[in-house]
Amino acid sequence: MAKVIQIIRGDITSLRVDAIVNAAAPELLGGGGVDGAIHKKAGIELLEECRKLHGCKYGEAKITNGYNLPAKKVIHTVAPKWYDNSIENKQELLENCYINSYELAIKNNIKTIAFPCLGMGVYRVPIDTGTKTSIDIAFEYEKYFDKIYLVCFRDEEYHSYKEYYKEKTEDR
Ligand code: AR6
Repeated sequence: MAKVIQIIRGDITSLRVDAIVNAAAPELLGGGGVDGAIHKKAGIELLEECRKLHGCKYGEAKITNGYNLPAKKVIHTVAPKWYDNSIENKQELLENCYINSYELAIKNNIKTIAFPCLGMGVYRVPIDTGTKTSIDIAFEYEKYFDKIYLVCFRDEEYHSYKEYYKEKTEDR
């Protein structure tokens, strides 16, 4: 049987899936990194819909249409700023980003979903922490989806994901 979890390298904005997940900022008004790329390709209508959502707290998730993206929907979630010492429960908040995104996807009948490496850019989630969190939770949710794409933009993320996935499936 074909594997549900697929670790791939590339640009998440080019994927024709039911939903892509955005590593957003709390204001949900766009920004740099993957957020900037998603807004650029989706167009101004995405920003207009995001304005009506009144932001998103760390670990929460909100859904919009995909507009000019090949993806039908965008799920916006906000990872904790790993470098911010005033945030205490960062690991739990990062886990919540994945969990709440999957739960929202299930509620919206989404069957194919793609995640970037949440928090692992500007917000500086360490590569080993981000890798483990993303893959462990993907295994918890694989039964609800046809495909889960874990999209790595940088080579080091791709290699880290591949290695951890291999370790995990070898001892299954
Ligand atoms: N496709 C897939 N992954 C990408 C793409 C892309 N087109 N572009 C970048 N990445 P980041 P964060 C990867 O910084 O750490 C924004 O300004 C990137 O290599 O986008 O959660 C927001 O507005 C990294 O692995 O998100 C927030 O202010 C991953 O996406 C802040 O950054 C996440 O990096 C959020 O920071």
